[in-house]
Amino acid sequence: MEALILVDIQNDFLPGGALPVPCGDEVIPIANNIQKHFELVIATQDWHPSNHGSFAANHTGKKPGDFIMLDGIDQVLWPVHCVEETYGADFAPGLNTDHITNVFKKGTDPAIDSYSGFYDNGHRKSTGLGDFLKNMNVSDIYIMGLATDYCVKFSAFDALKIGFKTCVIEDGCRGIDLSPGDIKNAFFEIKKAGGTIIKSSSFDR
Ligand code: VGL
Ligand code: ZN
Repeated sequence: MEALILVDIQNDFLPGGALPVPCGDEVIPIANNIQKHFELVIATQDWHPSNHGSFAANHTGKKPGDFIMLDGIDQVLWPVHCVEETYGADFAPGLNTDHITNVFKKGTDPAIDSYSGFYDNGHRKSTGLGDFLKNMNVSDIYIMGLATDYCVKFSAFDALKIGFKTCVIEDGCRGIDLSPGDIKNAFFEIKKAGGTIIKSSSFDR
């Protein structure tokens, strides 16, 4: 069985949001169109408490883009984003959510960030997504969403580690490119790890 995983298509990652991914809104029509090709559609949501350790505002003298050690892990600091139960954390209003059967939230522990939809950045706690997909007999997963160089990339890495055949839909992703080249590198690294990069048009028939 194949599953589509829609990664973090949330208001704060769209233009005008708190942590805008350039052209992030362009993935919405692709997400809406592609869902009809899947029996199972899952979404992830970045879902932080307001005291989250990845927010620069929670560290005196720090600004977004600075690095700290958070729970023993290198952490880039972000603007306050995707705070639980706020508009910024909601799915984009244009996203068709009717076919999404399950939503997995991540980044809920203030002490550690979580880019992957499967595990936190220290691989300490699972979100339950991997076991859920296995229980559903999913063998192949298709990933798209925001941001290419963070949550999409690390979700793909974990999916491959768990053993799913993993495809990333290139035009269904947009990235941050904090360092120019990060987006290109993300696709390269996903391929190197055993993933496949496809275009959404490959579903047209
Ligand atoms: C993300 C940075 C911080 C993402 C989440 O969804 O890619 N990026 N939190
Ligand atoms: Zn976040």
